Amino acid sequence: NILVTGALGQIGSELVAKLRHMYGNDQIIATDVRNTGHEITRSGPFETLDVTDDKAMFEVAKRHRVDTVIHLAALLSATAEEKPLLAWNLNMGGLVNALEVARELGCQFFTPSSIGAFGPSTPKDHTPQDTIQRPTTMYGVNKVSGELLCDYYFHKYGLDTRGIRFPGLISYVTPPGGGTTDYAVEIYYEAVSQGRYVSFIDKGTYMDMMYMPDALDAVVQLMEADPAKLVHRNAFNITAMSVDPEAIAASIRKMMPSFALGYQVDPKRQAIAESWPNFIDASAAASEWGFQAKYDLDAMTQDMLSQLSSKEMLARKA
Ligand code: VAH
Repeated sequence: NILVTGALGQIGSELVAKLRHMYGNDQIIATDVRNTGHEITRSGPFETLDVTDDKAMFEVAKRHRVDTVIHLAALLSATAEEKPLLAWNLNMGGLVNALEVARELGCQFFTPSSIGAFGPSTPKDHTPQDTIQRPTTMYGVNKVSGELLCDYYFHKYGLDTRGIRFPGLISYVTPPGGGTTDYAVEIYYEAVSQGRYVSFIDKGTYMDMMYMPDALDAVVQLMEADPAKLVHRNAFNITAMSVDPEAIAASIRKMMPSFALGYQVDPKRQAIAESWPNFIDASAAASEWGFQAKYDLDAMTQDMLSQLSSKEMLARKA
């Protein structure tokens, strides 16, 4: 059975739905720190779990005969920068607990890293799989530490740990919370509800992005990959596109010609964004486990706008 922490979050809520569809509802144990009533808490086993409680996590994993741990519970970059010590305790305390549970029960293990694991001294264009990682955010420190810790558990205990450095993820099911790339999600929601958006990230600020369906496929593909072919483990660069707010707005205007984009730059999140790469090199993921994104910017825009429009209509009818 598969244990997912942070199952009600932006990635978790869609990954649990996908895994339940693939492997069966009862095989996926969704957990999160509180039950928000999300559909995921009703479509299969759900447990409230604070990942900083190591005994509780072990008990849930043992009782549900877990053989795979997908650890997603974490604070994202902007929140982590506001509450750095909380971020350290939750992001690192939760991770080490999840790794220990996986080690004791002999589970396969996945946890995300991020383009946030790179810093200002990292090459910003074609950022290599193996390069300098001196992030200047608490989130980045957590992600680099997490990558090293997961590799440690692989080399020291033989634990089958695998990870992906996610770009900004764009989705319409569950909004992200507290990220720097959240502007790229909000722009679509507000295009549909207001016909305009005021971006907190400045024009010309390029970051890697990906549509959620590609991110979910990547997790499954990596976890099912032949371990003998993995040269790297924690964590793989992947990306689908590099965009700035203007590029997203231009793509939206192909569907909504009157869409208007304005700027009210948030210096804190702008500083985080500027410390990250412009676009990263995903060739290791392509060669070691066949990674290939399917959605480009326009395909993502079309799907986001049509999905959010029907969500909007349903909400109006409700
Ligand atoms: C964040 N969405 O903004 C996350 C992600 C690459 C960005 O790590 O913090």
